[in-house]
Amino acid sequence: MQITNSFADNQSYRLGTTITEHLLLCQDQCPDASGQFTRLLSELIISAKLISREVNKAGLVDILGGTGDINVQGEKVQKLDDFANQAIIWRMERSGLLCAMSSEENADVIEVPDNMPKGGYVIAFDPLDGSSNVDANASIGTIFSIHRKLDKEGCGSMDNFLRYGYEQVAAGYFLYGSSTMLVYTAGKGVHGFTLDPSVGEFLLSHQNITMPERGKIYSINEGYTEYWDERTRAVVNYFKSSKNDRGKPYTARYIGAMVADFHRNLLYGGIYMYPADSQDPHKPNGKLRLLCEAAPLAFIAEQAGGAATDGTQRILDIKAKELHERVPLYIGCKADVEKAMEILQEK
Ligand code: AHM
Ligand code: MG
Repeated sequence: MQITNSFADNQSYRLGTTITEHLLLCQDQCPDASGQFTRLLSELIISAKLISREVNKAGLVDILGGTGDINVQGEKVQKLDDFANQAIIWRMERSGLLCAMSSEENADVIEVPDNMPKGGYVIAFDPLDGSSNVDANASIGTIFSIHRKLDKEGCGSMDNFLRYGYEQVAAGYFLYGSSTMLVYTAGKGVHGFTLDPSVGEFLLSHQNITMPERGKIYSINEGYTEYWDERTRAVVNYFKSSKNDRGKPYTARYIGAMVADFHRNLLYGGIYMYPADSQDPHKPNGKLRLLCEAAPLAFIAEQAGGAATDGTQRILDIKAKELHERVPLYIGCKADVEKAMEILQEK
């Protein structure tokens, strides 16, 4: 079977190119591929299907609300956060493809137990991004970032995770929205798959996603204006007062679940911002985690023709110093991100 450009996205969907077929095709085109990456993604997809199933039952069964725990980030753990975290860890540690994991919900590196087979990859993930939206039935997601284990490091070594974003082998997210989607990149473009519940498969629905040079949406939580410095306010004012390429004002859109905000901006064109809250002692570098949120979405943005910066440098050029390091994030269409950076760096 061969996918050619003449397959329009709609046809691919109707004809049912599954994610597995797509991954096998990509594997065939890479002579050194061992099939491990394909299997790793397939395992992750099963975890996401289980999470999607639970998300879809929210409101009907006792899965809404908090567990009563506070996670390593000082945030309330939702029952669905906990389920998603367990679903990923359980499957991943049995896959034989990973040697360690790092979750937004766990303080330390999660090593694959001694009695389980180990593989050559490590994964960092946010099991349920935007989970404060769960009880309101708004879109949420799972974000993942995959690196090869470093040859010279043991499985539990933090150094396997404290890496540059540009070293990622693959990154992606599952979006649990009006439908469940997988969007991923392995460094050869960005592809989107929609879960067809009637066949239980993710089918290719968005082939080679690209962002426009300049967008029409800006996404930021403006309720924090008083925490921002002057330059950050100037960036937001720019998007509020400028006209986009169609001569119209930028539109404000903010769901409060980054996967959903990013996904909409990826498809429609726009910029998502979570700046440093310089006046807020709790969030001097903003809220978003470099390893499991900013870096994977930055990889996708760049592969789609967009960009991502912390205001001073490319997100993918930042080497993490801590597992749960936070970074300011400006991500989206290239011209918009460059404009934000230019304003942030003005004297
Ligand atoms: P989470 O991973 O704990 O859900 O936190 C990250 C989320 C992002 O999805 C979202 O954009 C942001 O937090 C919203 O934060 P705020 O409510 O401060 O605007
Ligand atoms: Mg998150």
